[in-house]
Amino acid sequence: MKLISIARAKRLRSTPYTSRIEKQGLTSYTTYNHMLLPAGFEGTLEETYYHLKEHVQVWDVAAERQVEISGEDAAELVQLMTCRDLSKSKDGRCYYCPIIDDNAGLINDPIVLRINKDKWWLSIADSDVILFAKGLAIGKNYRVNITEPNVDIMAVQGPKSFALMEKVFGKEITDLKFFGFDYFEFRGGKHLIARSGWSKQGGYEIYVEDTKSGLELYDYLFEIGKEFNVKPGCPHLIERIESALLSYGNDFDLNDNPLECGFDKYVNLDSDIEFLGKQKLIEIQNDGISKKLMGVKIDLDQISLSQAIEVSIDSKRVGELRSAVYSPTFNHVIAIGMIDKPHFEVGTKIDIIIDNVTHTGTLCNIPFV
Ligand code: THG
Repeated sequence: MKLISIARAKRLRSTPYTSRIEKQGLTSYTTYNHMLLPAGFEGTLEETYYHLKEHVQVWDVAAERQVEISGEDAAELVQLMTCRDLSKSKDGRCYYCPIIDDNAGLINDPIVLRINKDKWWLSIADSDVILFAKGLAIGKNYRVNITEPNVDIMAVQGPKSFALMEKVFGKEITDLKFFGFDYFEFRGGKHLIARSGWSKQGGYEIYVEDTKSGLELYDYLFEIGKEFNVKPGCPHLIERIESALLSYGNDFDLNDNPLECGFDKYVNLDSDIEFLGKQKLIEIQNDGISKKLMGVKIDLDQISLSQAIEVSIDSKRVGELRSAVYSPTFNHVIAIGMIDKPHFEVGTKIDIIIDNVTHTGTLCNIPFV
């Protein structure tokens, strides 16, 4: 395929790390929240996959933007936007929260950081949550301030991330619990660091507000990370599909609800909290879902998916594949598909036609194990 570059402009925002990653073997970008998000580095997809699973990578994920909601009605607004019960949430903790509209359609799936009761960050996936939040705040006359602060996340991911981060910040950083965060100093800059990240290989996310210190930290991680074989990286298609880390806009969007996407454990319908779409979700729970996100194993050794691929049984459409990749661990293609009722049962065989050839897929649970 002929390579065509994407034209740069102000509204396709760079990150503070852009000039660095472009000198470090970056090979492709995607866009995310109107920003450049690295999508590939030198080496084959399998090489970067094994590197992430064995060593440590530093990722420019500044495109995971923060929507800051502060003020005396901040907690009420954040709760209004999510079906997850945040009434017992604590300062210094992260919460993975589906955000839905009045019809229970998914607006986004951010990590919500409770900085304190009156200050929250929604670390968003690729949709304009700030506009939705502002609209709700205006309609509800909430006393809140809603902004997109200059926060540029750098993630440190992989099994050796703990040793690398300990070398920089000391033993204390290894005491952070999964989805906990705290503040750590580096050369005069203070950084919010969470134990989180869009891989299941372990690691941290550094929410850089002090850019000067953050860039020095970026360089320092590569300097002292040599013994851990540190490399630049980015969210990884194989790793994230195997780990069932879902991608907003790819695997689900506004036309899907949290129960269809397997977000059941982040849906709280039994408490008395108030959130948009609650009534609708209760109805859906009572009636049952009409489609479901499933894993699909396909007997293929390669696939390239840039739009949904229809799947069928006896030539009748029963759903679509939304993400897919060849997994060197499972030795076949693994995919995430939205499958219609009543076909969304584990073990069901489906047909997938690619280039006029029919392949068989078998439905399974996600994560793939
Ligand atoms: N980090 C930060 N912001 C983000 C992402 C991130 N914003 C966009 C996008 N990624 C949001 N999506 C996810 C999806 C899954 C997880 C995090 C962000 C995740 N899930 C854990 C899991 O599936 O095991 C745990 C969730 C839980 O049970 O609490 O980590 O990556 N800053």
